[in-house]
Amino acid sequence: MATDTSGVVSAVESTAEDIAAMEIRGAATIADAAAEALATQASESTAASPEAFREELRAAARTLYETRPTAVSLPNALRYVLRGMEGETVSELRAATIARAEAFQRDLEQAQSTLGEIGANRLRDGDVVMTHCHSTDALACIEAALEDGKEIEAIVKETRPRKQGHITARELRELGVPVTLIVDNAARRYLDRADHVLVGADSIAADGSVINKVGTSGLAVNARERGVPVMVAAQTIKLHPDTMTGHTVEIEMRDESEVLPEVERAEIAGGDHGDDELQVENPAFDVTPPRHVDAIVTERGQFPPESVVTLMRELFGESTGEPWEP
Ligand code: RUB
Repeated sequence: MATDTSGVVSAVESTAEDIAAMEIRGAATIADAAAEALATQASESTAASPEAFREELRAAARTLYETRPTAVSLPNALRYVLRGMEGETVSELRAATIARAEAFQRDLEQAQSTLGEIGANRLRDGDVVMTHCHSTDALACIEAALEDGKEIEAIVKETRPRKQGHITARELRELGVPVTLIVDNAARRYLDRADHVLVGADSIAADGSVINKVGTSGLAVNARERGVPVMVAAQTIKLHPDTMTGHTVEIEMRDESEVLPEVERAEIAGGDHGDDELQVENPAFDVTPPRHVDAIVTERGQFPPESVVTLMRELFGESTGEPWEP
């Protein structure tokens, strides 16, 4: 199989490209794909020594890490798998790494389903839920509520510029949920009909701030003003350990062409003054302060945002380094 000079196998490179291009997207799905890629690296490695094997795995982790900066599920997944890389020989290391990645993937699935059951308890029969972006954790709550026999309706925000709301609308329709799709700017008007705002998270900071798809914070402010509770569905893998020591979460800035394709840009900037001073900014995420969030629902129970730090200390200790650091 193909490898580059660091021994990183082509399957890892292609997973990294797919994450960067958002062919693989959403925090939980990215974590799952990253663990899978490390397992593939372990199984396809031709390393001649245990040290070379470890170095290859660390290089693969770096390749995956450098794709997108905001969803902490990615470094959390890499760290978890690399910490299971134990053994004296290459074949022991290989087996341990693959087993650890498989355990991670199983736990991820289980956590989402447990979280869904907990989140479903917040939803009553007949409730209308407003969603933003596409979150598998959020959808797990709706799916579990449906399994409990409740009828749920959804108002689905389109979510410019990538329109992940379309994925949400499609998956909800597959579950038989009545869906009203709206443009993002219509959210405040439709909050009058909503019983909950339900979103996922890419990262949760130690102070309970929620980092999620851009537009979440404005939606939460409007929901607070309208008296609609905001529920964040987020497995504990979304908790950001570095924020316990004061680090902030990097907000990914994506290519401006997602907002303004070349042709449209030329139309705007086609006048006498050219386009030198036409700027397009495309932040992919924003930060919702804890005071605008009612509950963070995890597989360990639901938490007021301000108390999530207790859970973080329990799970991570006081601090962690880069995923590939021992
Ligand atoms: C996806 C997004 C999702 C979270 C949670 O952003 O903001 O709400 O990742 O998703 P993008 P999940 O489309 O830019 O990756 O609950 O599936 O982890």
